Amino acid sequence: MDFAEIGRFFEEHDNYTILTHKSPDGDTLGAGFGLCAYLRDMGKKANVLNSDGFPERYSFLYRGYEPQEFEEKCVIAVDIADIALVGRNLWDYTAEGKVDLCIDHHISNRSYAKYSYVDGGASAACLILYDLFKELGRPISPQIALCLYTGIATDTGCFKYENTTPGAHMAAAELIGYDFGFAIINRMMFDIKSKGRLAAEHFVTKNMEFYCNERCAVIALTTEIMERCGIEPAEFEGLASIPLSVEGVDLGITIKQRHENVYKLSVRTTEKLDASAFCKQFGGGGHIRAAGCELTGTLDEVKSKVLAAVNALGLEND
Ligand SMILES: [Mn+2]
Repeated sequence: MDFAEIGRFFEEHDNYTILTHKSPDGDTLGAGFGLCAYLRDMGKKANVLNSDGFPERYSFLYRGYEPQEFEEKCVIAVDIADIALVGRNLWDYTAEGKVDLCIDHHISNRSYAKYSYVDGGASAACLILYDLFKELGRPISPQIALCLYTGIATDTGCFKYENTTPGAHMAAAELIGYDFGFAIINRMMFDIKSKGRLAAEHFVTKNMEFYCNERCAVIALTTEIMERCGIEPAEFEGLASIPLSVEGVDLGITIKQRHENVYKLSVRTTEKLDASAFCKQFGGGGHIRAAGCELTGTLDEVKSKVLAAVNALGLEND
């Protein structure tokens, strides 16, 4: 589908449910609430759903948002590479043919929707929406600009990661003109940490393990530690960048417990390795420098599976 076709799709449908991925981040929620506000501005009915609820950390994205009553007629997924990532509380949406349109920027997208717009070169799902809205020509509100800016800023690590394109900067340049207070957003997203978060960082850095001649760093976070630090899962965003921040490390792995015997792996790499390919062997995927997957077993079992894959890379020899 091209942008003009998506525009017609928006005109022709109504009563939208917008799906965002589990363990939501700034991009999926920015895209979800940005698109929801856009559709509502068109006079359509639309709601945003998330399996894990909407974290307090992102409350500025859904300020003033109230769910609407309607019979769902159309389902759009944003920033969801694999429909299984919609999460267990929205599992009904993983049934064949449930999703009408998917807007995404993951190269690993599994094309589960009837119609898809996937651009693996886009820095964020919110950047695709920005380009889409611009082409469709309808004016956007400051709240929509705020949502889109947040997604682009968070997915590029505040315009720092390799996925930052000229297009991302140009979109941001125009979006900050809407005067929603981008500096406060950046401070909230990148600078401020709760005391619990700092305690968790302290714990994981103290217990960080190194492999392959110190080229690979691994941190692990169990629910027990998270509970001890008293923080909500959304506060862990960015934690995965810690292992790669160590000098000399090319492969950073963060193992985070999701449920009993279920662990989420977040992999970050330098230009020396492909994070998406690494996660693919465990059924996951993502981007070339940042990817993820889920593994089952005890923490020790998960670690040994991961380390076997790490050793197979032969990192220490290159
Ligand atoms: Mn994204």
